[in-house]
Amino acid sequence: MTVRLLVRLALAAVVTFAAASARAEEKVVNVYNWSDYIAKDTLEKFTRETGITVKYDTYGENEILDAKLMTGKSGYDVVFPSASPFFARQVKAGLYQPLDLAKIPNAKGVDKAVMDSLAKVDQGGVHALPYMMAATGIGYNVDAVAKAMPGAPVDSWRMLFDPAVVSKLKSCGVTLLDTPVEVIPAMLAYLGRDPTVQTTAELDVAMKALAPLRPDYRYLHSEKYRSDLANGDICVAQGYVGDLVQARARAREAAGHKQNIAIVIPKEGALVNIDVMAVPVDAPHPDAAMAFINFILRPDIIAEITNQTGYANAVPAALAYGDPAIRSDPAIYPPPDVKAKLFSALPPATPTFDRTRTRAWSRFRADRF
Ligand code: SPD
Repeated sequence: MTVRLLVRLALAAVVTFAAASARAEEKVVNVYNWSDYIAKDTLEKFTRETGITVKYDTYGENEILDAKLMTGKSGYDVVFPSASPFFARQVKAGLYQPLDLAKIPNAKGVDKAVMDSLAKVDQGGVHALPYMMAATGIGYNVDAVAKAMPGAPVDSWRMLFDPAVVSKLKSCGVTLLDTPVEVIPAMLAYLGRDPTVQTTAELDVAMKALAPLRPDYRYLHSEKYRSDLANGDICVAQGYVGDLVQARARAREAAGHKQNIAIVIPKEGALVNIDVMAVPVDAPHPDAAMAFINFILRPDIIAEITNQTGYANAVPAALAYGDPAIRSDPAIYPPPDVKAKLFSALPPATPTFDRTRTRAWSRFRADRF
């Protein structure tokens, strides 16, 4: 009886082991990344070199990824949250597995200063490696703005938050990102307050200043402004700098180059953030995930992503492969005086503050106060 039981247990163990191995050998990686955030041939090259097929989905804002991860079993192997507050909060909640650095030798090439800043939010381990970095600024249509408001304060957040300015520009289309994590700090910077403070008192100040402006914004959206700015359908957009660089490039490439887009990091300062690569704790293909992250961090590969997306990376050796026009673009690699005005990502807030902010934002979005 005991022997039979032992045999049965041994068989069960073999079957489980075989199933697990089969799963480990499945040559697939499920990637969930921001839209327009990879070079055209990156995925194809990865598959060609490794034999691993990439299933690739995109999202437009951190909150969408956050909601997917929070419900569990997202099915994704590699995701790209912004370091703070999103990744910081998610890793604290145990949503990511430690990266297997033995399988990611290219991690050694990552800028140490960036690794040090990630370490501050990474719960004493390495659950993420940097992907791209960018500030949040303003993109505007030079001619449309000059026509709607000659002498507009183009170097300032006044373009988006000063009622006297927005009322003049609204006819050509003014838009905001659809996330309080970007809009509230920008408004606080415009008001001359500390943009990184996360208290209900400061939230109230920002929301009170925003409320009367709501009808003047054409929309709140974190992706649509790229093509609308390029096509001349809007004239001022709050945007992630790389996306604004893409809008400017599309406008330049369009027939007749009719829309002249400029990018500014407002003089009052702007938020800068690192988007990271992380592997959910329940990722179905962790080995393929490590191989994917290692491939992305290869200097020639990540350089091509920077060249095509307009976002800066954290791999110093990639500079050698960088397009000179991108390397010298002050919007992508800001000069020291602009850099000094950037403020880095918000620390994670308390869950109560998060809920209050989300509710306030939903009311603002729906124009109900
Ligand atoms: N299209 C890619 C957008 C990437 C934006 N990263 C978000 C940074 C948050 N501050």
